[in-house]
Amino acid sequence: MKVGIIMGSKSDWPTMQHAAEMLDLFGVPYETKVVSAHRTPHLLAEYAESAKARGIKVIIAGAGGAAHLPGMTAAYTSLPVLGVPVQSKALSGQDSLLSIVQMPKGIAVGTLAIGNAGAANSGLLAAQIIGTHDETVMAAVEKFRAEQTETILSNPNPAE
Ligand code: RP5
Repeated sequence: MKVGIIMGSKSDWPTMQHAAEMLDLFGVPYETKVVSAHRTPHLLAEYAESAKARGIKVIIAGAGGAAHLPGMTAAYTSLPVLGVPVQSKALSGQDSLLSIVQMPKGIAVGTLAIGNAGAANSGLLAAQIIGTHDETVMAAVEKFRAEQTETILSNPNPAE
């Protein structure tokens, strides 16, 4: 497995599955697991501390509300951690975003957009990171982007 996709709750899966779908598109192997900063703190430490030795290169961590999972994961590993703010019901994910993005200097989390777009882009960004050392993955990312561009250029009329 090259990428670890973790999330605070099973209820995050409808969002986080977009990260998995993106990695599927680029042929990047990944694992998925529910790991909660608050409900399973010891599992979080164990997961993050063992990830590098298990061959994981990037961790994607999605959480909603008081979303401490990405920051605490980053505290336990030197691997790059991408944080996805899951869209909460109470505050539409602004709570999740602010919990994830405002990391104190010295421990980094790369924060994506709230919700499905952020989850999909976390998979895309993870693939680009893996792609710096894997030409096949980078070629798949470049093909995806070229096709995306061509789709727009070949049908620019918004009314059609
Ligand atoms: C967070 O609390 C999870 O990441 C989830 O987004 C949120 C709500 O969790 P559930 O109450 O649905 O399990 O830890």
